[in-house]
Amino acid sequence: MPSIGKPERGLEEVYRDDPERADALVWGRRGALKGAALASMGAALGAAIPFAGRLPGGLLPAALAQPAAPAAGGAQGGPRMIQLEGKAPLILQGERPLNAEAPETLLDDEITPAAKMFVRNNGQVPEAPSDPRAWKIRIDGEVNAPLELTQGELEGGRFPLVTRRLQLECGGNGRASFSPETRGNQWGNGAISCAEWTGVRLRDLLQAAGLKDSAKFTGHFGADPHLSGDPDRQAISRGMRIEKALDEDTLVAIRMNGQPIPLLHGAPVRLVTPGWPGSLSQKWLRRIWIRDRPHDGQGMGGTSYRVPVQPIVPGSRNDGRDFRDLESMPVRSVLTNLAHGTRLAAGTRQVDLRGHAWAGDRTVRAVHASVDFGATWQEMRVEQPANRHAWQRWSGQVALPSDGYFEVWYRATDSEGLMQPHLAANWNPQGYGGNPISRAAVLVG
Ligand SMILES: Nc1nc2c(c(=O)[nH]1)N[C@H]1C(S)=C(S)[C@@H](COP(=O)(O)O)O[C@H]1N2
Ligand SMILES: [Mo]
Repeated sequence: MPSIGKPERGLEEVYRDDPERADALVWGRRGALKGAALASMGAALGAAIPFAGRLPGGLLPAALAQPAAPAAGGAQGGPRMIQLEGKAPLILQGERPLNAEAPETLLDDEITPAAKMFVRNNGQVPEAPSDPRAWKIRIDGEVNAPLELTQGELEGGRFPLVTRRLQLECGGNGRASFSPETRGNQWGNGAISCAEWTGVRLRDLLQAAGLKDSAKFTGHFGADPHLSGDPDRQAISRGMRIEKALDEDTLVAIRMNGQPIPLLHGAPVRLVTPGWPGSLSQKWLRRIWIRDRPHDGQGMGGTSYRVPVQPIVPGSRNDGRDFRDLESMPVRSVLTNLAHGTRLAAGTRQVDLRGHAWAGDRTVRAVHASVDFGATWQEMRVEQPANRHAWQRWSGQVALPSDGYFEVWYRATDSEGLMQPHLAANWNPQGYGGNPISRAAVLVG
């Protein structure tokens, strides 16, 4: 039979001859391995792909097209790293404002240390207060008696102090998975932390102030200057339904991992609103304004932290009028003991896997891993969370039949049965809620 069009070339051949083109062909603009790193990865693809026959059409060219993880050996052409004071090297997302992501392999601790926490700022980082104990926060608006408290008073015992391990995840975590690309920091899966926070329940403060019947929503204000320096503009000022403010895990925090909160993470007082977009966890907290309607501060309305109610055409423009606020974050998992792009010794036939999984206000019911491109899946062990809104440890082992090129695919399922999808769903202009199955490339031999 005469062939139609050009004869098919094997994937390995395309990658070897013109890796960048191969990358673009299959991944569109998402492919991000550049230059030397891509070439060496392309050469690696010359290795046998034992499960090539199980590759779904269209998904073919491999997680090798994702940037190599820095922990895999710092391949040239991988992501740019930044070394901040007191921090492990983080993936740089931007310097102004300062944004940096944790590589997944940094997220192995049950309790995320300050050194391994991602950093997300919308404005400037304010100066450290000279007297943290005198720092004042105010609660006003639809309350019977506005409340003003210093950090020292929050610490002083009038309200019970509680300590909880709480996930704090940027609403844009996973944004890099959207196609077409959306605007904003191109986070992988690393805009997440689960530190141990100590503070007063916001609920207790709201009860002390006395909520009026008209109290429907919060509005949060911090001390960080707007990027422009304009004192009349807020870097970010978001708010939430009063129900979430009254959740027992929503804290006005004064300590992180038993220490004063580091400056970058909101010293000396910040809000922690676990399971919902991180933007609701106001750093350098100054004021909570109780409102009788949805808050309209910086970062509210339009397409900000909002997702379509009815799906829209990917890549289309939309003013977000019919969108809804993103609330509980979708289920996601990280693999923390094996970096994407890792090379294992020839003859390796068993690989231990370990990571964390979480699902906003929900819990995680299961985590599965596959090494044959999703044809078969193995159930991993999943531990109970330390408390509500803490992430969960998962672990297990997978078997490899031979040397060659493999991808570890990992996906979590939440307590309602929702699973991470194959590709990011419900495309939206600012890229929220992207939580597809993750893929880590592994070369054995
Ligand atoms: N005052 C203030 N609070 C803020 C922000 C900010 O820019 N200013 N960024 C928010 C966003 S978008 C996120 S994801 C988290 C990040 O917290 P972290 O930097 O401590 O990891 O802080 C939130 N609180
Ligand atoms: Mo965020």
